[in-house]
Amino acid sequence: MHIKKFSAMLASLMLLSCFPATMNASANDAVIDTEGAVAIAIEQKSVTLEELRNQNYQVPVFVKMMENPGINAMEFGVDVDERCSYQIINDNDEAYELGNAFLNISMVYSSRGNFTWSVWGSSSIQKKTGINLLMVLVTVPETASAGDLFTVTYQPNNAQGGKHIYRNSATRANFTDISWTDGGVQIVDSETLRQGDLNGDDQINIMDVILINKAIYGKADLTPAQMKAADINGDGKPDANDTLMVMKYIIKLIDTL
Ligand SMILES: [Ca+2]
Ligand SMILES: [Ca+2]
Repeated sequence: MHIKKFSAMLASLMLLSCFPATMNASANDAVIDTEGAVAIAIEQKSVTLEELRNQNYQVPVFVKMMENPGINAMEFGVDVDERCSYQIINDNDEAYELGNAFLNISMVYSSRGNFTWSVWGSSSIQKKTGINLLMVLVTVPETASAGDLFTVTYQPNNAQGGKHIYRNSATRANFTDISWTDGGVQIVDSETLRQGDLNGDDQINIMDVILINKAIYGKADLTPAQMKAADINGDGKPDANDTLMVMKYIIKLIDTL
């Protein structure tokens, strides 16, 4: 049997045998609360529309532990914007690729689109800071446009529906001072087109009107940035009203778009 697989199985057995006991602490358990803050950060990625298309609308968002006062077991939840689908990447092999070699085993519980994650780590994870805990591979809808924010947020709940848990399983110390920052995927525009200037030549003239009209009649495939520059009244699509406003601007009936 492959050594890595074997050690993952061993870790699973240890997890199954010891974790429930540590999670359901009774008064007899010598659990002590410990000073020291845990800080979790979920990345916020800015992605241009062009990058988004090139990577099939998939954006990796890492959940990181920024401060670790000595924890090797934890549970918490993460919610992903309901407009997105996602995968959780946290198995050992990929964790290595992610530079996350500290985790021995982890489990993800899925429920109604959200999930709770728990992990058991070896003692080597203790006090490690700035590490990736897991990766949420977010698939953004193809209708995404510049300015959209798809959130990935921390949830202070665990798989049992209770509060998040942070613990050192060896010393049985609980850590109760937890802070976190939410993140997600921010869509930014790679092109900076002025409203009305679809061809980006820094002039607003009949060429731009022609482009808008072509788009209205399905004869031009505009980039999302062009679509936005064409949508003068901001109702989500280029139409005759937008054409009229650009023409009024050209003949100086209005002075801004
Ligand atoms: Ca132009
Ligand atoms: Ca419009």
